[in-house]
Amino acid sequence: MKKLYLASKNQGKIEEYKKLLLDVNCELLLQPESMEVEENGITFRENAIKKAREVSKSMRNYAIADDSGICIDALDGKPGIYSSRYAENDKKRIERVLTELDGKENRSAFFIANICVCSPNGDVILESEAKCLGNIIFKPRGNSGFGYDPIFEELSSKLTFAEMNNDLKDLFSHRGQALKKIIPQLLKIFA
Ligand code: ITT
Repeated sequence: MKKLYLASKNQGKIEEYKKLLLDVNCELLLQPESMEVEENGITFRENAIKKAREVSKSMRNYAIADDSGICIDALDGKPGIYSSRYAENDKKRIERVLTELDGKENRSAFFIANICVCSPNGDVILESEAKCLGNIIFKPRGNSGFGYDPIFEELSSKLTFAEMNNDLKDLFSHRGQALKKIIPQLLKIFA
């Protein structure tokens, strides 16, 4: 069975990928805890490529990474690529966003995920991007998920990601949708 390294240290993402990749016939492994990839790109795409490339080259195996984040219209797209660095933990990141949106009527936002898969020699072999539209609510709702999930209300269901079960989040989410687009190719590579 071919190995696929998940180039991520985010436990929330890791749990989602374990489920999303269940049908792919690979041995899913995590990047070594000691390995740091500097996210100094200026786009989600650049950072996704960098993470997948560095891990694939160093592990000499296939690697998958995503760079993702939440972009809020009233904050000119922030936190965007800085979503994970917006404050020191999830609670403080949520507090910062809610404070910055205080008094603003426009609460529209989207989550975006850029996925990249690299071959064992570091070549980009698959890329995918998807967005999920919604609004930032005034107070967190729900207990599932991670990151900004409790304050992001998905547009059509009116549920926050933190109120959705795993299957529902995968159906609507930026990550679930971006991965779905490349599942046929992944099934072939790892047949
Ligand atoms: P890795 O780079 O190790 O994968 P990271 O957390 O640094 O972990 P990113 O640079 O891609 O990953 O930052 C993504 C941030 O965007 C993440 O830390 C969350 O704050 C937020 N985020 C992305 N997807 C999310 C989701 O599905 N639900 C909630 N927040 C999400």
